[in-house]
Amino acid sequence: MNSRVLVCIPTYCESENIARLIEEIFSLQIPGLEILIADDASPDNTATIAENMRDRYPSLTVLKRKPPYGRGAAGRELFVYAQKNNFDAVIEMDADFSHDPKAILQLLKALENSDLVIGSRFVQGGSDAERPKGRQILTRWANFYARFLLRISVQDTNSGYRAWSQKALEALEPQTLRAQGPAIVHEALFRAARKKIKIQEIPIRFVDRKLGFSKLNLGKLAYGYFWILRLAVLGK
Ligand SMILES: Nc1nc2c(ncn2[C@@H]2O[C@H](COP(=O)(O)OP(=O)(O)O)[C@@H](O)[C@H]2O)c(=O)[nH]1
Ligand SMILES: [Mg+2]
Repeated sequence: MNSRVLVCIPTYCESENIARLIEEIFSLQIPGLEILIADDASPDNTATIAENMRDRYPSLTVLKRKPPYGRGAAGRELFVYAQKNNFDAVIEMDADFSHDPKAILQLLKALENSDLVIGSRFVQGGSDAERPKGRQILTRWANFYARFLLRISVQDTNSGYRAWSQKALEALEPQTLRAQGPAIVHEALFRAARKKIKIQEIPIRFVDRKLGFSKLNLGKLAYGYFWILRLAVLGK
């Protein structure tokens, strides 16, 4: 088992999810586990709710981010923090329970013999059956597009539920990540794939969020497609 584990969670308006998520992760009782939240001044007080739990959970850190805001910038800050503080394993996950916290155990187990482990909907045993058909199709199409353009043989290129070893994080050079928005997921995967580190996918059951709202919109989606094309053309 890895000795120091950092669970990284970007948040924007997750007040209905964040407290239970923190509780569920710490209840896994993983030795040496810390949680880092990167919040973008959520008007629903997500950061304050999390900060108020620090008395109970000293291994919880809340980054109240400054502009520029966005999923990409928050993701970069999380990775940079993780690398600077020399964690042995770093988990990325969403705050909305689409990613079952219990799967952290499987991700860490698989990380014992690889450098990057992806929680995948599209390998045997994985699923994405619960979300509205439209969202499922959107994900499938984006996945096809990214796999084709970026020439990555990973089944679920859109998954933001992943575990990185310290070696993989170093290869990632997180301070130079540039994508804004959710495309940071692809940018990080593209870099990892080119560095030839050992990547493994394990099945996850991805479910729709029950509380709060999705921050994905047409603008972010279009930017994501553009960014993937840019990565494919420029190679970085
Ligand atoms: N810090 C930060 N987190 C964000 C931002 N946008 C989304 N997130 C978080 O990123 C994760 C995925 O976002 P979500 O809205 O569920 O996207 P979807 O799963 O594609 O519908 C969640 O934990 C969000 O709270 C943002 O602008 N800043
Ligand atoms: Mg979500």
